[in-house]
Amino acid sequence: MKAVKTLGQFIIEKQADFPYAKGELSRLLRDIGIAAKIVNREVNKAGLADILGDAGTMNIQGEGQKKLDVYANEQFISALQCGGECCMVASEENDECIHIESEISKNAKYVVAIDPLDGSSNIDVNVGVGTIFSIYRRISPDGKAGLPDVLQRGTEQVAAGYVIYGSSTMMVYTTGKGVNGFTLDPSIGEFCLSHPNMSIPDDGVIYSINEGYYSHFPDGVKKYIKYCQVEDTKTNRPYTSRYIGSMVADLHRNLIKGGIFIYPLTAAAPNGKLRLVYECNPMAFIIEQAGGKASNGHNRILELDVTELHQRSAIFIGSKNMVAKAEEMMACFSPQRIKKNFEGE
Ligand code: P6P
Repeated sequence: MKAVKTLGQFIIEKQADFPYAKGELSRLLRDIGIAAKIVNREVNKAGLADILGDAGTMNIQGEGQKKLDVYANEQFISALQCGGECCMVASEENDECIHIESEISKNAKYVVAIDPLDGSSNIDVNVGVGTIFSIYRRISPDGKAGLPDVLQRGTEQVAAGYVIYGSSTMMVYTTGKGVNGFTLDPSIGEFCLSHPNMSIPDDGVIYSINEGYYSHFPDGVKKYIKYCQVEDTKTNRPYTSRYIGSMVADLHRNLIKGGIFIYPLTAAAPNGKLRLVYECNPMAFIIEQAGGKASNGHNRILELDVTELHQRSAIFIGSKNMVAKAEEMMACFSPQRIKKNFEGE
């Protein structure tokens, strides 16, 4: 009988990775795990409770909020407020950062950025959705947490993870020492280690992009899509197109099987659609820790300057050789290359 290791046991065991830590990060990850279990309970019965459909409100992105978006947001914020290890939360669902003023939290060491329910437009059609979280050490003085604490570069993340509410519910996270996946066992209400030391293959045969926007894609993206579709047995092409429309679900599949996910600049999203702080940076940290690569087509995601809370970015993320090939094609059409060609170099 294989021994079961719960998320809590694993976190305590890995505590030793942080010799100077006094357990705050461990407790923070535990708090997130608790909220994930509560959200999972509602997501799994969304069709039964009066929790499907629209909340009738809009978020700062101008996107209609689903009842489950609002519910998930409330649960994660509440868990973080009660846990005492986080002094401020930045959420996709809130225009401004939420300061946690309680005595036990206001000087806490960590801030958390979160997309409480990513892909929520898929809920009503029973397609996988997810939570994405990113954890930074507070850099401002005690009691003065503010935007600078959450506008840090992705390289400064202390931890990042996601929860995928799919055919099973999993929590996948990194603290900078590899990536581990835990599957929720509903019979005991615990996340159990099911995918130790996750690693994304260097190559894959899956490309994930919304080809409906093809006519609006940059030329380098069009060139890469055609590259994926051309027959070449030596490089296992044509690749397979797989696009769920839920970033967490698409990236989780590609993390396990290998592949590339691209959300480039488009006419409808001239700065990209996905948010840097609570979608691109945490997923980039995880994928890099699993041996993959993440860029905006030209520059490493984790090194991008972060200037606004809801800032958007293009993202090319997944198997490192696939991302490198896509970047190579983007470079053929970079403004600098076009200028050189134009000037006849
Ligand atoms: P599109 C979901 O709304 C989301 O933020 C990501 O989870 C997903 O990858 C993307 O947007 C899908 O966007 O424009 O292809 O529907």
